[in-house]
Parts: sequence; structure tokens; C-alpha cells
Amino acid sequence: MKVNNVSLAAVGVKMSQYPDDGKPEVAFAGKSNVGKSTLINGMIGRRALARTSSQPGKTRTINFYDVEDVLYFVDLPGYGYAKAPKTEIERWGKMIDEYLNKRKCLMGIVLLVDIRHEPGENDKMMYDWLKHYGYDIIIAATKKDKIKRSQVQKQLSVIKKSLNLAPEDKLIAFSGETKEGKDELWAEIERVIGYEEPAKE
Ligand SMILES: Nc1nc2c(ncn2[C@@H]2O[C@H](COP(=O)(O)OP(=O)(O)OP(=O)(O)O)[C@@H](O)[C@H]2O)c(=O)[nH]1
Ligand SMILES: [Mg+2]
Repeated sequence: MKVNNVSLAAVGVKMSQYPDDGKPEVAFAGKSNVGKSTLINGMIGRRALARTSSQPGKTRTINFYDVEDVLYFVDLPGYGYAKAPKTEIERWGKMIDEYLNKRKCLMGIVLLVDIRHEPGENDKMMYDWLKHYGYDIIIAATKKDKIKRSQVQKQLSVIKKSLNLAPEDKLIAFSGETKEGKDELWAEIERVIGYEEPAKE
């Protein structure tokens, strides 16, 4: 998709605050600091529309980005930020749970994992849970620029094995620095929402 127009359409913590125009949406989930907001910026070609930080726990609300009036990109707060107060972790859990459980126009999830590490227990739980609910899942292995090219295939195999990916799940390496993986990821997102490029005049 050629992206020219993106805007932050809604910020919320409960269902009544989320957009209700029925446009399809794709959500970005993953551990705190894995690079969700960075990946969203890369996909829409904006340097800093989604706020990022080197400190985990940056995104605390559910943020809806309207992309070309075609779909929403949904930036979720990351899980597994141990330093957050317990009450906040609980609130976070409920918010994500409700969103993933009840959101009718949610067509697919991009689950981000760090290409350098074997996925953790939280990643496995999230994957199994998403699978259980029957979502289309795309795994994005982020921070590709942080490892040697010769290590990429090996790390992808580790991730595939560790999450026990199903044959239909797509696994794509991505870098927020070089934007490698962007076109492949866009193709998958378009497939998930059933988007077809408008015919040229
Ligand atoms: N080198 C490199 N750094 C990255 C990449 N993706 C993210 N980062 C860095 O990792 C840090 C966290 O990125 P964010 O995009 O804020 O992570 P997040 O998943 O949105 O984090 P939360 O909002 O806390 O859940 C920032 O310092 C980013 O610059 C990447 O592909 N390559
Ligand atoms: Mg974020």
C-alpha cells in the first residue's frame, strides 16, 4: 500500500473509546521495548508519529492510527515490563484481554519478537492465546540490523521452533533502522485484511 495519509485517530483504555466506524484493523503485540511503535513508524514511513523510547513501558494506552482511511494500525502497550506497579500490570492485562477478546474488526495480529533472543514464556503464552482465538498471525522478528546477516536464518529457526509456529504463520525479519522486511510485511497485512490495490485509470 502506498501510504501518504496517516493520523492518530484514537487513544483509549476501554472499548467505548475505540473507533467504531468498522474499518478493519491489525494490532501489533509483543514484549515491552521489542519495537512495536518503531515498526509502525517504519511501515507508515513516519519517523516519530508513534512515540518510542529506549526505556520499556513507553506505550501505555491503545493507540489507533488511521492509515489511508483503509485500516487502523493498533499500537498496544508491551507486556512483561517487570518494573511497572502491580496495579498497572493488572489494568494492562484487562485492557489487552478485553481488546483481543471483543474487538470485531480485528483481522490479524503482528506479534513481534526480538530476532536476537529465543522467545520468552510471555511470548509463547501470547502466541498460543492468539492461535486459540483463531487470529491470523504474522510474526515479525525485529532488530534485524543488530545481528550479522549470516545469523539471520539460524535465529529465525530458533523462533519458529520455540513458538512452535504453524505452517500458515508467516515469519518475517524486520529492521526499524534499514526498513528491511517492510514490503513483505505490508504484503501480509494486505492479505490479512483482503485489500486490493485500486485499479489504475
Ligand atoms: N537497532 C534497532 N533498534 C530498534 C529497532 N526497533 C526498535 N528499536 C529500538 O528499541 C527501543 C524500543 O522501541 P519501541 O518502538 O519504543 O518499543 P515498543 O515495543 O513500542 O515498547 P513499549 O511501548 O514500551 O511496549 C527504541 O530505543 C528503539 O529505537 C530496530 O529494528 N533496530
Ligand atoms: Mg510502544
